[in-house]
Amino acid sequence: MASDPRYGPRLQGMALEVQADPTVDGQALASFAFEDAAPAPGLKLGLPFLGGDFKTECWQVERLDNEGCGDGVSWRQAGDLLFLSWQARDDGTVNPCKLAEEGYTRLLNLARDHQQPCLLRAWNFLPDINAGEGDLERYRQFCLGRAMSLERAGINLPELCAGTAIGGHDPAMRIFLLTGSRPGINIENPRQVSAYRYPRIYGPRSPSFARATALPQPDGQMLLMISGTASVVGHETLHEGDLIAQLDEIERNLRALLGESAARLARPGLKTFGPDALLRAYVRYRDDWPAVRDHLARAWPGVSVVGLEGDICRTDLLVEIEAVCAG
Ligand code: 3EB
Repeated sequence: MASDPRYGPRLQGMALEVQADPTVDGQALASFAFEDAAPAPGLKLGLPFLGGDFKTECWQVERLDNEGCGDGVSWRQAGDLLFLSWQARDDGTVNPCKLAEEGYTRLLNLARDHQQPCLLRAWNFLPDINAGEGDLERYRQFCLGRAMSLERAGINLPELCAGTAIGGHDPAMRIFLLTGSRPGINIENPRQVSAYRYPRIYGPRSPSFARATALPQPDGQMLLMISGTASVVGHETLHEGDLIAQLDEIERNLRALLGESAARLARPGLKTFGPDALLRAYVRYRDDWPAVRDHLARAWPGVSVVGLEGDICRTDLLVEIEAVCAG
């Protein structure tokens, strides 16, 4: 009986595989549908689709155990993993500090109630991210509310996870969160100051994310979830207004992070993106997408990329790349 998976311990590690446009079996812990017009079921980011190699990104598990919704949060649970999504109307006039605090508090409460409080990956989307001056910029206010909620939940800086925060024009704030019963392994980028240690000049509270989070898989592999990565070195933006130079810098940042991950996790396979890696490019100006796509195709031939139109959280950044890969 012990070998029958139905009677196995519920908290045994659950394999998580991220696939583009899946054709094989498996159940979706989360499925992101990028193409706005398509009636495909799945999570919408509220960002215009620019093109690329896939239209849905499916975070697959062998079996789902449970799902539900309530209090503005929808969730799915599989073994020791929990995926949660929250959204609220935000027409750009709502205070993003209050809204982020409310959203994160609901998500973190639910994760704690499910005994899966460890943060593994977060995505944040909100309209007009760069509107507002100085500390009142909507992104900075979002960071403030997020940080306050995380702090109140007792989450310490080393327990933050990989993240993405992007602006759009759809009138909703959306937060997606992957959590688990056991912590992931966070990796910082040797070329960059940890975002949670950015100096005060970038806002009242630093952005709450790790550069990457690795999740050990039951088969011994590592799933590596890489945060939105931009042309930031140290804590400063480099190459303002120069798309190609920003892409070169992002490529260096990603290579450094992959190298660091491979070394820290003793997984040489993580040194570069393999054929199964999935990249998302968030591009501020849609006309820049072909150049972004071509740059990534040269840097990592054969790797799948999807392009989305979105505003990066610093006004001087033109593009940001996130990734998920295994090794
Ligand atoms: C940067 O390196 C770029 O606030 O959650 C990237 C990923 C960025 C996540 C976030 C912000 C966030 O600072 C911005």
